Amino acid sequence: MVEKSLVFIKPDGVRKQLIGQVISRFERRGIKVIGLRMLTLTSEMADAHYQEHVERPFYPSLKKYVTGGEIVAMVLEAENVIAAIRKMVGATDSAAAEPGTIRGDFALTKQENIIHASDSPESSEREVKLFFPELS
Ligand code: FUP
Repeated sequence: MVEKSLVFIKPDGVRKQLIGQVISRFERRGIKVIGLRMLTLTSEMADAHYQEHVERPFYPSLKKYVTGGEIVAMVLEAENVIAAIRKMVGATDSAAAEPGTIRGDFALTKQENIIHASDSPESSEREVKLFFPELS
């Protein structure tokens, strides 16, 4: 089944000039970029995007980081792409992420972990609507 995934390169990934390297990993795998935008997350968008985390103790710090610089958001499309991208991204805690994954190759901490990718068809639908309403 053809799926869409909402992915964004977080402020640390943009600061480290990894935009091209991250996107090229997806493109060389045959995954299509069907939407692309650089933006700075507003407080409201961060709360909406991380709705399941807003009450967690780490959220204030996560929010400060994720709203603290430009991000590059994109919609990626291919067959069964949601799970494939999650594997390419690696474990949430970059220190535990396998080498060869984006987090395992480019980051070493849990919070500043380079990239977000939708974790299910339900999240993808909600997240694409939030970032790219014209594509949902
Ligand atoms: P993931 O789906 O791998 O991006 O991870 P989660 O949805 O579980 O968490 C969302 C973001 O919250 C992570 F990218 C990093 C951050 N986070 C923390 O900063 N501390 C934690 O203890 C858990 C997550």
